[in-house]
Amino acid sequence: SQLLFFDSGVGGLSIWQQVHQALPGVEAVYAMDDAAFPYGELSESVLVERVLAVFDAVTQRHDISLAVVACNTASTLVLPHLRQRFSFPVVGVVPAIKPAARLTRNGVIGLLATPGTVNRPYTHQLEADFAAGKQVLRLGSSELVTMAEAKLRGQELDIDRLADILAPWLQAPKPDTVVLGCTHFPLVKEELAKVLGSDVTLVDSGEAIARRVRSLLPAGAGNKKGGLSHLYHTASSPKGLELLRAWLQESALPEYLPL
Ligand code: DGN
Repeated sequence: SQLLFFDSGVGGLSIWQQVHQALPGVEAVYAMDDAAFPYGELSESVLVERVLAVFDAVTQRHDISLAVVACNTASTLVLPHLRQRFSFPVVGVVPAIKPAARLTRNGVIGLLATPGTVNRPYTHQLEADFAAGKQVLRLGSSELVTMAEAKLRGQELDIDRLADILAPWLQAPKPDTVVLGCTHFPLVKEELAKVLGSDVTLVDSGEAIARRVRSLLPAGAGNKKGGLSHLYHTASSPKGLELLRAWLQESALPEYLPL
């Protein structure tokens, strides 16, 4: 049996990396719905349909014992649908509002995510539950997702453009703690720190997910050779696949899922 890691693009690899580091003996497949990328502006019904279709295709090919929806945009919407359809545990990745509320010193938290995630009732409920009394500044950017995606596929990231996107947070009230509420953003953490300043704490969900996966891991699933066996993509000719594989340092087999 294997684990499944899913995202619209390469963002979920930031989560896979943390899980892989914590649990090196886990074997997994990675699936990205890059034909429908970016997810941040898709209608809710289309998004649900796409995720279910990718899960159907992968579970027909692999015996999946646990899945991680390594995408905040999808997790804030599709978890109930997936849990109804599949009997294995499905772990979602959602913005780390709770730890950020503990870490902030000035009471101003920045939520950096996709437009879909920042507008989702699920996210607003997280804020109400865990950050009551704090100020949460929401910034939704699909462009930043595309920039992170391009970086991993071999393109240079434009720091000036990044500063334009983050401009609202470079003036008062400045968040001292920023939630990376999109799995693509840990991939550009250094660049974000450069623009926001080193005094700003960046919080992502990776460690919490690794702990959650460990606690749900089926017996024996952590004692294998470990690594990614397959890299599924839905785009017919994805850019930079070889670079991605080199970056991953895994021999994951690229496979096209025509959906
Ligand atoms: N990586 C996804 C997330 O965590 O929300 C979103 C990427 C996208 O498709 N916009």
